[in-house]
Formats: sequence, structure tokens, C-alpha cells
Amino acid sequence: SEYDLVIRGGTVVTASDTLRADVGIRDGRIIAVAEKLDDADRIIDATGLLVMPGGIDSHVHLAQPAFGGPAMADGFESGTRSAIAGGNTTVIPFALQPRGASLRTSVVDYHKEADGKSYCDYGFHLIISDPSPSVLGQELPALVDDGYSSFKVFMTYDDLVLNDRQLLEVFDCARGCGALVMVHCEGYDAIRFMAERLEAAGKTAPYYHAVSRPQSVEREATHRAISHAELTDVPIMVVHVSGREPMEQIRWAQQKGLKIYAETCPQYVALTADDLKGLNMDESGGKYVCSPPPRDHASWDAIWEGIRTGVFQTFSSDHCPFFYEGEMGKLNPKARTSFRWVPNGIPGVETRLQILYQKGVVEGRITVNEFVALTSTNHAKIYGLYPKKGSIAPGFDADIVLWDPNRKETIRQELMHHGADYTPYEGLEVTGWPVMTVLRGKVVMQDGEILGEPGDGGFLKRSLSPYAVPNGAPAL
Ligand code: DUC
Ligand code: ZN
Ligand code: ZN
Ligand code: ZN
Repeated sequence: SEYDLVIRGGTVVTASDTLRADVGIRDGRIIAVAEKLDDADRIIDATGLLVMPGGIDSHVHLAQPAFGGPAMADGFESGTRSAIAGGNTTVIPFALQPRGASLRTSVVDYHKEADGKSYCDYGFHLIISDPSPSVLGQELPALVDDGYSSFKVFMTYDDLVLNDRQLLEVFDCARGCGALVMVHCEGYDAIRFMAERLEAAGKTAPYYHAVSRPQSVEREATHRAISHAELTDVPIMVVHVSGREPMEQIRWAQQKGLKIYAETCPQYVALTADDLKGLNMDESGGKYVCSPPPRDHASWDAIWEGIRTGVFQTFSSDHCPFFYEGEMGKLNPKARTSFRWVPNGIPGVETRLQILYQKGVVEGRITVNEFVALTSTNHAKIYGLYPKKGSIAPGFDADIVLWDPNRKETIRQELMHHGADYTPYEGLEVTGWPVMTVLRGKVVMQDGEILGEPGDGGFLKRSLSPYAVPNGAPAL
């Protein structure tokens, strides 16, 4: 036959168009989008469904080391299984360099965790915790050439924080090798000061995690990162933006003409700091501990304003799963002594699309085309995967999610395929659900059933991001 697979009768949605069309696939790639296609080995009836590019989640954490704290609830096998169940076909997790370690060795270690175990395609961002001269001078440029074309740096956490000088050195290195830098913007000293003061006052419940890092702390760090990016003339991506204060810093910089990009996440439009109170300030608030913390309803509105007006390019999960129960859980004995020891992060790779579809498309805040841009296309463009991933057109990988726009569902743990023992979105009612995931022409999920296998997914060597090109001030 001409096609291995034809997806027939659906509504194809891309970041720019919505059209009634069939999709013809051969050898794992889309080779035709047309009104009517025949001559296929297999035909999938997509009548009544949206046919969209598979989700690309450019911010997930899988198999990261514990630093003495609890281990993550997902490695590559369960994490990518959860990803495809949620309509995703590509994830970009992080390869973390522990201080004192070689970055290259760290990358090799992550490949051992991922290769042959992944249900979807994957790349890696590099977390730089130790920007020594050999890392900046030799290791990073070589790794960028090998397809690891983005870094993440942190402005907080004992094991990861970089000082201003180090941030500037990493930014300058990125400028030199054309990499895009993602920045975790929360100020270390302010958080430490607040956390110690709260603890001294006996305020140790999970809720005080949110109190210890208010929006002003995120705003200050966001401004500082932007200023350093301006000084070094290098574009940056501010990740997991939680509310109006940091959003306005980013908008201000964008309006000045700086190339500052921004990401937000489901937790900043679906959870609030009150969730961290649990039941009467009990430990169940730990289920919602992540950083930056969820804010309030006014912040949800600010995030939507930023999404609608183009401040945000990507909507990622920041999937960073920990167990709730047990010795390895958020309630482990040390974590019960203070919010400071509750691991930061929540699962979400499987529920990202549904939450944005419900709160964005169903509730009338964004179009379905903007939905595709925010969940797939922009991730591909920004992180060097375009035009291989991120759209439905001849030449692209046949990475597709079939979406039932009328299916009503209540998000709950029993539906999840992740390793964690809870979902922070338990009870959230949504309309719109992924009913089939196709990875390079192979049906890997149908009606919640996993049909793919570990090893279906492969490593993606990513190109340089066109978004990382400097504004052009002459290098010093
Ligand atoms: N930053 C993340 O990106 N994810 C989880 C925790 C954190 O601090
Ligand atoms: Zn054939
Ligand atoms: Zn972060
Ligand atoms: Zn993260």
C-alpha cells in the first residue's frame, strides 16, 4: 500500500490551522495531509476526534538523584508510560551534574537510565551545578554539538544554586555555543531567611513552604536573571512562572526588546497555596509542595493574561513526582519535622493536556490552535526539534494524539500510569481526553491501554534553538 497507516475523518489541528483532513503515514513519518486518502495497510477512524501533534513536554524530571532526600517516583519507564497515556510523544527531562562531577559522565549515567526503557522520544537538558572552567570551556560546547542544546541553572537550593558571577559565566558560555538557558528564578538567601524564621516560630507545616517563598522572592530573582541576560546579550527561558509579579518582569523585558521567554505550568492555574494547608494544616498539604509554590486565584488570572497576550510560549508539566506515603514519601520522618524537608515537586505529565484543554479551550480562554502551540509546536521550535516534531504536515514525524473533545472525565489516581501514589489534581473535572497516542506511526496508547513498549522511544539529538540567537550586541 501507499500508506502504512491513514488516520481518517478527523479534524486536524495545528498551531495555525483547523481542517477536516486525512493523515497518511509511511515509515513513521507523515507523508500526506489531504481531503481523502486510501490505499493503506491500516485505517483508523477519527470521526469526531481532533488530530493534533503529540504533546511535547519540555519540562519533566525523571530518575533524578535524591541528594539524601527521597528518590523520585518515576524513572524513564513509568514516567514515559505516563507521558504517552497523557497524549505526549516527546519529553525533555534533565541530566543533572552533581557538584564536582563531570557533566559528560552525568549525561552517560542518564542515558543508562533512559536508553531502551522509554515509551516516547526524549532529549536532555543539562543542569549545571558546577560551572568550572573545564565544564564551561570544554564539556559544554562538546555536549551542545552532540544535541544537548539547552541548559538549566538554579538560583536556589543548597546543592544547585549558582551565584551571580556563575550565572553570568554560564550565560556567556551559552551565548558562545548557541545554547538556550532555562532559569529557575527564586532567590536563595531570601528563602533561607524566611525558612529559618518560620521554623524558629514553630511554623513547620507544609503550608509554610509557600509562605517561605512568596512572589516577591520569585520576582526579584526573575529580574536579576533578566538583567544578567541583558548584560551578556543572551536569550533565556524563565521556567515555571507562578503569578503576576514575575510575569510582569518578563513582560517588561519583552517590551524592551529583550529575548526573554517564559513557561508556565498546570499547577499555576489549577492549584493554590491553600491546597498546601491540607486538612487543618496537617501533613497532607505536602502533596502540593512544589517550587515555585502555587499562589492564588488572582495569580491564575494573571497567568491567563500572560498566556493570552503571548508572554508565555510554553505550557509544561514540571512533572517531578514523589510518593506521598511510605519511607520514601513526602511524609517520611524527616519531612514531618519541617516543610524544608518535604521534597519539592508533583506529578503531572499525564494531566497537562487535559488541564489546559479544560481551563483554556473549554472555558474559552484560548483557541484550540493556541492549545497546540502551547503544548507541542512551541516546545519543538524553542528546543531545536522543529521541523521534525511539533506539527502535522508532510515530513514531520508521525507523532499524533487523537483527542476526544467531548469526553468528560474526572482526574483521579486510578486512571494514572505514573509511579506516584497520588495525583494533586484528584477530583478535577475535565472535558476533553486523549484516546490514542501514535509515536512515529505506531499506536502506543489506545483508550488508556498501553500498547507500546519500553524502547519504542529514542534519544533526540536536538539542533541549536533559533530562539537562542543573541540580539547582536558585539561580544566583548
Ligand atoms: N524546580 C523544578 O523545575 N522542578 C521541581 C522543583 C524545582 O525546584
Ligand atoms: Zn504497506
Ligand atoms: Zn525549577
Ligand atoms: Zn522542574
